[in-house]
Amino acid sequence: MPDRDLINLEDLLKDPDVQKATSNENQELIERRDYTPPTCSVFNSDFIKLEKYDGFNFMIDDDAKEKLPNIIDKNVMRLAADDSPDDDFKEKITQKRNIGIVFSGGPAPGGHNVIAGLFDAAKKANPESKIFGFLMGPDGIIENETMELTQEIVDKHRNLGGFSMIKTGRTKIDTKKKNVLSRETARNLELDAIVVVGGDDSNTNAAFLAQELFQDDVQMIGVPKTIDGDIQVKDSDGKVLCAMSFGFHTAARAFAKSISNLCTDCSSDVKYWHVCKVMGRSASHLALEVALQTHANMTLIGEDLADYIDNRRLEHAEKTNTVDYTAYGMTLRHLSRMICDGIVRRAAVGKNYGVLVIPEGVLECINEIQHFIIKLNAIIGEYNYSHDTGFHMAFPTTDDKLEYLRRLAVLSREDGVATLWGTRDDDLFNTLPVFFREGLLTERDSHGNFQFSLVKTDKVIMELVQDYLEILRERGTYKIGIHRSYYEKTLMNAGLQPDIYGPLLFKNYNDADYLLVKKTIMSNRTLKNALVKAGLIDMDEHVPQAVTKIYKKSVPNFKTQSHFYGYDGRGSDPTRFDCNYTYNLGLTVFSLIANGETGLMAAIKNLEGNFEKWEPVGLPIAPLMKLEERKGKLALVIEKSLVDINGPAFRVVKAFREKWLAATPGPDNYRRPGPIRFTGLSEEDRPLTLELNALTKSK
Ligand code: FBP
Repeated sequence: MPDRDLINLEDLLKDPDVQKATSNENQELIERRDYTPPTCSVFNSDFIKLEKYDGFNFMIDDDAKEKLPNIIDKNVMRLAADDSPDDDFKEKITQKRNIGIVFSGGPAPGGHNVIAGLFDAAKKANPESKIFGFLMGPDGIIENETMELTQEIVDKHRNLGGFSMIKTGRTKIDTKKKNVLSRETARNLELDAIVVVGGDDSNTNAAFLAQELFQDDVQMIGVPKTIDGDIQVKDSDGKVLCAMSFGFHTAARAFAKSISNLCTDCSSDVKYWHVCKVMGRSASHLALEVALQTHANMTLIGEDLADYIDNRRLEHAEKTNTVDYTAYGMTLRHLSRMICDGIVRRAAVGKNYGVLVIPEGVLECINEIQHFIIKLNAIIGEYNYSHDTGFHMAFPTTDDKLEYLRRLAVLSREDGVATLWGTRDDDLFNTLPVFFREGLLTERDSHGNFQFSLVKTDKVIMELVQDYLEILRERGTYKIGIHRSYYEKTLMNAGLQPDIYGPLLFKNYNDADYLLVKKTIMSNRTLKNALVKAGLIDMDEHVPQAVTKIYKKSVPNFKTQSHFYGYDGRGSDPTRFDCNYTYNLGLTVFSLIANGETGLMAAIKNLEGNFEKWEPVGLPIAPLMKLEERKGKLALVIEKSLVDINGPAFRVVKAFREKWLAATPGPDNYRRPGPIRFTGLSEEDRPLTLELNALTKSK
């Protein structure tokens, strides 16, 4: 280009088009921020009171009674408009307040709207009120690291994903010292209330903090967050109070969109199996929703595998009057066989491609792995409890850790000391791939959870699948089906008669659209031998090229591509469902605080129904707590909600499994969920699992 046509760089950068093209603020962002979520009708009122919501029962744990005496008797509360408030009530609601809010655990789309809802409600009640964001998660409470949230900061983050406004962290406030420091922070900031936006562990923590801060008159309110979807609250009669934590819908939709793209890709390029690991540490809710959204060919559901019973083994044992305990639960070996079965059956109808969805926590549901996780958690917990230096500090490398385990095994064998780790454990453990052993020995998170996101779950499973497919290939039972018309055309083009070679080459020549090469033909040599034996060629002749071509096409080449869907979905901008849900949660939080409550979790009842049915409530946290094993010890925690394999959503997926596997001639049955949309009517309004699980007999 001649020099005179070049714009001077300074002028170029000032050009409005260049400025627009390089701005951080694009149209999508502007539209998102401008969106105003609808609010539940009760929020039309300036004065909202709380009413005890009768009809819900909880089985209260004795330990919870003892450890959380000031919040154990809390009830389910519903929000109701007070249209004729007296002066005292008006003053109570509108008094100036200082409220601190913290994000705890992994990010989940919608968190910013919880803050926005709380901010708007608090400022509307009293513009003098202050909202402080604790920075970097619970560390912000312990270290008094805060930021006062202003209109400008909040507006900048409305309807946007992530927790970037104040960040998050996984620290647990679980020691006397941390409690003292947290109380000090509350005192320094003159806080009336602290809001904990977190998962089951963080809400558990919130309950203990509520108890601790009770003496200082500082209220504590929890908010159910986690993309894993495993905070779902029911009372002891199974009545649903909170059907889903926020962030789940967005993450599942983001994963589903990407995985659906892979369904399109693999059925176009027809050469890969896409193996998609999706987040969900313990529960497989995300994988289940992805299955419903995409109709991927195979989706593993951990809870289903854990419940597996090998009926053939049971029947066999019954015949010999014995009981086969190994028939209960899934082993890694059996799981890999099941996956291979799907792959082989699809290959037989010419589909040497597909999509397999694996929940990241699935290994926890596999017998032998569960065994190791429980034992190792207990060993690490025990070590940390009785030593000054933590297990991972004391044994920094995998070799150090393995050596320690070996010592435990020797101790149990030679000295007869009862240890959790015997020689048999050691031997079995050493049969696992090195990278997986390393994974099992990695540091637990601050709550003592095994960090599944760090383990190559898919690699463990797919290595076994590869090995077994190789065996099936050797046995001649893993073949690509050849379409009859292709076979006929190829032979006729070469001047050969299909009906002469067909019965010799294929085991199903007379009755199938997809032809399967006989088991015995498993190499060029065996192919030639078969033709020679049938008198179609002499020993010194070559196999006709067209026949070799057909044979080669029948030999499977199993190629995979691995994908991990987790962090991308966690950081995604929220769906309209999550925007609306979280904004209303924020408004609910304020009403609970303004009415003087503590030890409650804000929730929206009837989330599975149309928006008009949504009902803001406060749920008592302490009665939800049960004793569970953590860090090798029993601890009071909020129970995680797992996939209900007797619930409608799973039963529907199970019923469609065969159809979605599509191991039949003809097209696949993929579904395209499309991108997360913000406007327009869409069937994606709320999670499909939620809709299905809400279906009852009476409907
Ligand atoms: P939360 O339960 O804290 O919301 O986190 C859920 C999650 O997204 C899991 O699905 C995943 O196993 C985990 O976070 C990974 O987080 P990290 O990388 O911090 O271990």
